[in-house]
Amino acid sequence: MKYYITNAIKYANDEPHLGHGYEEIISDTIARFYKQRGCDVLLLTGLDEHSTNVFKKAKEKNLDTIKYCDQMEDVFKKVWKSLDINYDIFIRTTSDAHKKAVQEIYKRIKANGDIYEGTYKGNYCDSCEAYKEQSEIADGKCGIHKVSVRFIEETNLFFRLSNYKEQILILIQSGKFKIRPDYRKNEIVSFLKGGLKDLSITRLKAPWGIDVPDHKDQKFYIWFDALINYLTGIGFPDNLEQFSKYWPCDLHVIGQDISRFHCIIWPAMLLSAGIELPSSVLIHGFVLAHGEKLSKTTGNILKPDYICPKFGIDAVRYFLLRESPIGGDIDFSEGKLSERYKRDLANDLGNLVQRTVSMAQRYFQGRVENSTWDRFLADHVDSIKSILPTYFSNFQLSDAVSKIWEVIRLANTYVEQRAPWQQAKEGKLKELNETLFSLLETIKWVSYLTYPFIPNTSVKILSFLGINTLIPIENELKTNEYSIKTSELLFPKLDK
Ligand code: ME8
Repeated sequence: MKYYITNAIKYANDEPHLGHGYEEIISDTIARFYKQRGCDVLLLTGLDEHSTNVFKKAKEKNLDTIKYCDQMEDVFKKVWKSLDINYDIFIRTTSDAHKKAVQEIYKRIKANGDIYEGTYKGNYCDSCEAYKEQSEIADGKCGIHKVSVRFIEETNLFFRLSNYKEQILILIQSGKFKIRPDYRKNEIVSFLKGGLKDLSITRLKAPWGIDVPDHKDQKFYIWFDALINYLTGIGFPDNLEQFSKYWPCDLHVIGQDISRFHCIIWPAMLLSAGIELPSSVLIHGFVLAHGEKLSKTTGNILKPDYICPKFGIDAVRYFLLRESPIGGDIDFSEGKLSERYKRDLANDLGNLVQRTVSMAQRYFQGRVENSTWDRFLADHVDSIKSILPTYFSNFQLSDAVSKIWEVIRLANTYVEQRAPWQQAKEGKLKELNETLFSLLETIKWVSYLTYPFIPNTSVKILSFLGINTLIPIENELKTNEYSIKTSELLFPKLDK
């Protein structure tokens, strides 16, 4: 089975904040889940470079725009590394391959009779890179970015978006084109029912962008350009063999502010160009700080390279994935993260691993023989193993993670009930071995299950158990006995 999953490509006008990181963490977790289960997964991320703000930023820095974007590629890659994002494709919209893909899609849409010349008049937000209706503007400012909109009137090429309303509605309502969560799907459906206007897809005399074939004075509108990256990333139009292996895309992961681009404009472009629609779009909420959306434009930002060294990558990943079902906003604070760190990671998971490993060393010099795995714990692990694929296909990552934590807590209760220190004192070595074996088995499977969420910790715990792997695979985890290696503290005390 193949699984092609994409992130929204990020504007290159500034370094990413934790909100952008959140999106990458969601996709990375889903990708790791399927990779771990043997799927042929491709995870795409990248840079959206033809934005007016990118052009302005390069000017401010006195840099050639491409040079500036080259630097930003390094910046983004470094941040994704710091969050353990294991992407397979990093796409840049200034690449020749992408320019070719955009021009090809344009030609197909034009050949389908969906392009005409017209005049556009309206207010434009440079941060949204979109025209704004009066209802979306307050005091001359965009409702999302709180920056002034500017009035534009020019001759452009238009795409007959309005032609596609009915087809898209049918595809959404029949479930062929899935939008999750359901309340976001309902928003899109009611917006569609209100009717669609045609879309201006070029900009007159824009200084920066992809050339429109046969219209020398026009460049493509950034969203028409950017959405096509999902095709370029897997070889369109030159490598159709690879392209048809991975397309249709299984999942686009995006934020709530760009849902109409992905759930209305993008499917219409694909329908017009005669290309199948992606299977699903997953729309996540925003990361907030002090109740306000993290945003490069408003300056309310939180940088991964500030927060990760303080708490560790996995703690940040765990917090964001656990804190809310996908779709809801997450009001981030170091206080809330510390709470989860202490309770769920250090007390529940860290403590379980640390005491089990140190008892195995103390009582058996690290060698724990094969024994019977406590039925109650084993059944719980089995039931989670079998329910996890359903959670993932419904994108219930926070439910999945809390279910795994139930087993961790049960295992801690099991330690208290079996009191291995007492078994050791009374010389009941067979029972003691059974207790430690049951705990080690549980910890091993917990590591397997937590891998997509907290990959570093998972692989580290397995190495304590003498299992060395980069990706824990189910049929490589059938241990008969344990040979415990030295361990280290998984979640050290936080600095005040
Ligand atoms: O929209 N919390 O780029 P972008 C969570 N280039 N997610 C957030 C967020 C926050 N505080 N702020 C932004 C673009 N995002 C376009 C996409 S795709 C063909 C083109 C999310 O850099 C945002 O919702 O502004 C989007 O999904 C992604 O980060 C990139 O945002």
